Amino acid sequence: MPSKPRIEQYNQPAGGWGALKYVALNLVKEHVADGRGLRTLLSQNQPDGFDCPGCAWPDREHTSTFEFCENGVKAVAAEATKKRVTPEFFAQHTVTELMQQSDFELEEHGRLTHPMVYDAATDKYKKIEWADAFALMAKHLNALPDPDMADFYVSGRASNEAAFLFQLFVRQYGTNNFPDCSNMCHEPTSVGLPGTVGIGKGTVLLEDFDHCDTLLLFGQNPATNHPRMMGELRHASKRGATIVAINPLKERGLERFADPQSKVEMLTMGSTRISSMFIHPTLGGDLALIKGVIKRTIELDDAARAAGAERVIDVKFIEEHTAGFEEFAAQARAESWDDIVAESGVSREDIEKLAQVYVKGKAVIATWGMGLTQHKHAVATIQLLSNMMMLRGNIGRQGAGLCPVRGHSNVQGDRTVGIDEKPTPAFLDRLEQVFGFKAPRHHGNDTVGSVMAMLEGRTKVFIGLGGNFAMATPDTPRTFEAMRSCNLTVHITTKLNRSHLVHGKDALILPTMGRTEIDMQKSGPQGVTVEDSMSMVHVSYGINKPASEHLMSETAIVAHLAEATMKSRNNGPKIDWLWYAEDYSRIRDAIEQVYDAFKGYNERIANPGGFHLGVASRDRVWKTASGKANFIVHDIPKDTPIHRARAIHGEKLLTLMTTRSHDQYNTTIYGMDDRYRGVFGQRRVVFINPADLQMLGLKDGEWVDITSVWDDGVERRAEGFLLVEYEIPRGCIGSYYPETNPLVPLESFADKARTPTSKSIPVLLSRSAVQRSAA
Ligand SMILES: Nc1nc2c(c(=O)[nH]1)N[C@H]1C(S)=C(S)[C@@H](COP(=O)(O)OP(=O)(O)OC[C@H]3O[C@@H](n4cnc5c(=O)[nH]c(N)nc54)[C@H](O)[C@@H]3O)O[C@H]1N2
Ligand SMILES: Nc1nc2c(c(=O)[nH]1)N[C@H]1C(S)=C(S)[C@@H](COP(=O)(O)OP(=O)(O)OC[C@H]3O[C@@H](n4cnc5c(=O)[nH]c(N)nc54)[C@H](O)[C@@H]3O)O[C@H]1N2
Ligand SMILES: [Mo]
Repeated sequence: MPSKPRIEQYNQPAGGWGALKYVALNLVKEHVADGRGLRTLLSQNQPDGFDCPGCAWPDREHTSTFEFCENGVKAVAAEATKKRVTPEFFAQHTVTELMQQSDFELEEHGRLTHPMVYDAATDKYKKIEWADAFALMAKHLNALPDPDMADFYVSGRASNEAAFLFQLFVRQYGTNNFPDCSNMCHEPTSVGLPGTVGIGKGTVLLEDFDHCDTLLLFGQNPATNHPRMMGELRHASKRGATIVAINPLKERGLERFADPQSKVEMLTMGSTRISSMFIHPTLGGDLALIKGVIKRTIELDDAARAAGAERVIDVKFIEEHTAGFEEFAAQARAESWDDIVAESGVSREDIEKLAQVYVKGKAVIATWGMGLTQHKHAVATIQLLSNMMMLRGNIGRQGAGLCPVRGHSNVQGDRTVGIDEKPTPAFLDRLEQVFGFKAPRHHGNDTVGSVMAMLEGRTKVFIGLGGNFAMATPDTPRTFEAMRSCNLTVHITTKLNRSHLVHGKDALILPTMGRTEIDMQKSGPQGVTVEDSMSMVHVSYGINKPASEHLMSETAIVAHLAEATMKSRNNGPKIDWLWYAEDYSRIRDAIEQVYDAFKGYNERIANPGGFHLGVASRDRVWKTASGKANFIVHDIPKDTPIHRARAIHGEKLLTLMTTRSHDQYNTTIYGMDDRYRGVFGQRRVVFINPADLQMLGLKDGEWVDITSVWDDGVERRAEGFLLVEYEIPRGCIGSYYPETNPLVPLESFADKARTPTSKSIPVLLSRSAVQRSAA
């Protein structure tokens, strides 16, 4: 039952009893609090159990103690629910009717049980045999005059095995059209880091958290999104490490945390302080802030050198390992403090404090999340952050390094095994060598490109391996129009979501197993592998009976789709798709043939905890063109869409960030509360600074509509949001995604990475006629 809508300050530490109570409630709600439910939870992240589908944060060496995590429990409970969406359910509801339900209600219906096909005559989904579903997909794919007219979306829960087979099929079919959730998430990390340190992955391992003395947390909310990371932060804090949170919001979990794993903290109602310092940049102000820290570090070093004192920068590291330092330093010296302060929104004193913490640290880890990636200048920001870390040799050293914190549990692995719309020639060469077909060389559609291609009639078939494309992507009404223009839309999925309702002329819902379920194939139960945010690859075995006997595994669905489609096409030798699906170790052998890093794949995953894939930059090997880690000059942007809109509208123009509540997993809404931010029973809220309320002549508790300021003549409006006075920098407001996605223009994306700018949308507020009730 959703709570009564109210706003109430949350003064408890994050974690603690609140989190435990939530877990108990969830188990009851999902009716899994029997022996089976507990066994499911206890098997999470155990050597012989399944990998938690909650997030990509790694585990400590798998031990026998159960690591508690609220996010994981919710994800597992949602998958283990006893509720079912059956053919009878679909017979009772037209698609038009289902469209009226909220995302929360759609999720609540439970697990899908049968493959379903859309019937236009009745506006209902009806049962279809698996074989007929594959034949329908093959018919559509083979009818396209050009393989580039089909897009193949991947959400980051897909296993390495399913993802590798998927990309193999799609490339033999003839396209690189792989929009994926990563395009909306850490793409700027994957695009930015190769330019500076040579590889788009983090350089730290969990053990580095035992050795760091300083942690800089940029733009993340781990108590909600990566609760297992809180354990590491808590330990680091207890060891005396300095933790700084760089975030426009004073997120509760970054202040105090009570570890549900700690008996003492739970019994004494104690908690641990996490951050000793908060820096509150304006939205998108991190680039300028980081520039300030860099400038200050170089100033301090110049002074030290002049005085003959110990240098502040790591001269040896810079000389031996880097290129471009002189020009970089000269530009930083010349940067104006006024610009740094104005564009970061951080005072000179606070920048000084942060710089002092940074230069004192002997082993610094910088972590970051969506607060850095979902901006126009995200790639530049991440490159500068890595440059800041390079100044003091904080990369490739014990207790120091770069730590992008990824979202979906296998989003990193999917990319590693080939879900990439811009594959390297070397990878394609290897694929061709191993499988003997011609791989397409031109780049394919990313997520934004996919929506554009549909709108322009260039994409006619959409196949989604997981996810909720229609809700996760920007510019909702245009995305809906795009999806509806397809000849065929297909979703391989566990639960009902809105993407299934916003469909093409033909449409299929293909129900699949989740990671908690036993994946039985011809050779026996199968394990699948995933790669976490720290490049550890490990195996995952489901333990529950699948939600329905009619489910197929993702890997098997991909194999059957490939078999049905490719039997009438000619591109090199026939691949025996179904043979691969009989025994997934065969797929891992194939992955090993294509990627050297996976040598001994099947043997190495037998090791509890799996194996590390190897990240060259961690070993101070720089896979850049120069062979060195590069310093790259980036100016502070002063002509973003925000600047331009503010030039027209003045201080009334606000920057909107769209973020996650505590009770959601991306587009999946588990509940209506955002406990740590004090929001209960509702989601349509806007966090706003009291001074901005006053400036706008509005009051806490009033209702507003939000309009985007963009220059293409399209009206973008989201109606009916409750104003909530909040500690947030002036000129910035926050609200939840996906409700606010209609406000994000499709054309507003990060330079070079094309990630939608979901954390910096120029908007105006106006008093609303709409006054919503709870939902
Ligand atoms: N429970 C739960 N867990 C999840 C998810 C979920 O939806 N629910 N989603 C998963 C996925 S796919 C991902 S990518 C991750 C996302 O995890 P996060 O990266 O934590 O993403 P958000 O919740 O969007 O929160 C972004 C944080 O950045 C701050 N922020 C916003 N703009 C800026 C800025 O300009 N600068 C700075 N410095 N900070 C800023 C916000 O205040 C907020 O604290 O979590 C994963 N885990
Ligand atoms: N405005 C705004 N937009 C955003 C963001 C933001 O911060 N603001 N964040 C972006 C980010 S970081 C991301 S990662 C994307 C997320 O984009 P997606 O990955 O597309 O979205 P999810 O909500 O994670 O997908 C949920 C659906 O996946 C299906 N599913 C769940 N488990 C499984 C499984 O095991 N197998 C299969 N086949 N299907 C499964 C279920 O049907 C569920 O409804 O959204 C992005 N969009
Ligand atoms: Mo994500």
